[in-house]
Amino acid sequence: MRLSRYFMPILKENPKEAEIVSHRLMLRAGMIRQQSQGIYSWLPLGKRVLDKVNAIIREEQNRAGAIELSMPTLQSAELWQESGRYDAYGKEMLRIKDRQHRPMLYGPTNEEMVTDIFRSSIKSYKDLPLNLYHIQLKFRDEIRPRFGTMRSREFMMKDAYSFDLTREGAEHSYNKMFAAYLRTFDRLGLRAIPMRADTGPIGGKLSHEFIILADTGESEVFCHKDFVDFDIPGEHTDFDSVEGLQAIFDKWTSLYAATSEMHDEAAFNAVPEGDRLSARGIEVGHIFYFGTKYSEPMGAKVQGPDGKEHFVHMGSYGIGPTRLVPAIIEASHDDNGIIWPASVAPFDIVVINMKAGDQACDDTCELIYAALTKAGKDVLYDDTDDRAGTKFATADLIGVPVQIIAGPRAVANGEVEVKDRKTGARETMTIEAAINRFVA
Ligand code: P5A
Repeated sequence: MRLSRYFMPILKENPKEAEIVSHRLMLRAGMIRQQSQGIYSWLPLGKRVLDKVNAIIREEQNRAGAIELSMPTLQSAELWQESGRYDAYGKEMLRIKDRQHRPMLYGPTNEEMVTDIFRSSIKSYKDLPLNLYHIQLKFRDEIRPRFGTMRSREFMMKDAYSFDLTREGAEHSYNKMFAAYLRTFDRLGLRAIPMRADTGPIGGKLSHEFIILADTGESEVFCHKDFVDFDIPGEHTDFDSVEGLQAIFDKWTSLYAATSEMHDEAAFNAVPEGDRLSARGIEVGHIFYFGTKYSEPMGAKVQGPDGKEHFVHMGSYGIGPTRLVPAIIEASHDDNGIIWPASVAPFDIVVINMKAGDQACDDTCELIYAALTKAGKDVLYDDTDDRAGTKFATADLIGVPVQIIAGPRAVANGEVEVKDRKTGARETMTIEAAINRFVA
């Protein structure tokens, strides 16, 4: 992508409305724009990061056996009347009427709709277990939307829903998502700790929130400090192994970890003082097992091996991609801007032409840009006629992991400079060496 033809509206000044660093940097880097309170457009640079986050979420959901579909944002009120949540959900639900005056709503979550899809076609235990997910916009009319897309009214959610014949089966489905979440957050460069959590309007008894420790987090959390170094399940994890997944779950729940709603002071005090971690955190995922809470009132049942009908045991599993992007920034930035983990960086490499219009600089940059693009890299080429200082500041702000800098003096020697955004380390090398480093 040539920066001269891209749309990346960088802000020079710090936006006054931004209270936390991720919100400030997302606005400054031209990633998002507020359209009305708690409702955002994702501009091209932000959209690239969001897409990469979603691709990782999707890969790990698929690996764990979940199947993707797409459900609408607008839902009929009737479904929610069946489950009893239409009245219970309160003011957070945005209610609307269509031209026939039928009550509709902008979905805050999809338990009812997916249960309706399930009951319309699945009749036998032989079709279980089943886990269906989508990545879709949601709307919750939050009292206090804030911190940009960290807590917005319209936001994206990956929501998965599992269906099993028995409680034991449902627990295995829960453990699959538990392990998939550990892998997902790790691949996003984050350390998320599963904590016992309150179930709120979703319901059920078994529930974990996945929390990233951060001073700007909205939740108050308490846990054993050893969680920070626990091993993440590997990519060859066998998601069909009941014992294997139970062992992962048991290990990751063997020490104290709870959000403030579930906090048990006495149990926490039993943890040796030096091992206690009391901190603030960002909730990036939340998983629930709620048994037959929706299947019973909505009549979602299957014939079991005993020939009788059974209400299915369900769970639901949410991740917030539009919250994850600022969470990653909270965890990874410096005074100059964002430092993206390579897995979600909007571009892999930025090529900086320090003197656009200079034939040798132009030729060198074109050569590098073409070679790296051909090799399948996402490359941003800063071919604008801004001053070199402005280009360096922009590259640091948008946090691309590698900068290849071509200035007249180095280029005259057939060389360029390669800078690592995270460490700041710079290396001068030949043009070929710079290309080969990233093509190999
Ligand atoms: C689980 C999937 C649910 O809604 N039903 C379907 C269950 N859970 S949840 O905890 O309420 O939300 C899941 C995740 O969505 C993100 N999230 C938000 N992100 C941005 N702004 C918001 N206002 C917002 N509300 C929820 C969080 O990451 C949460 O863990």
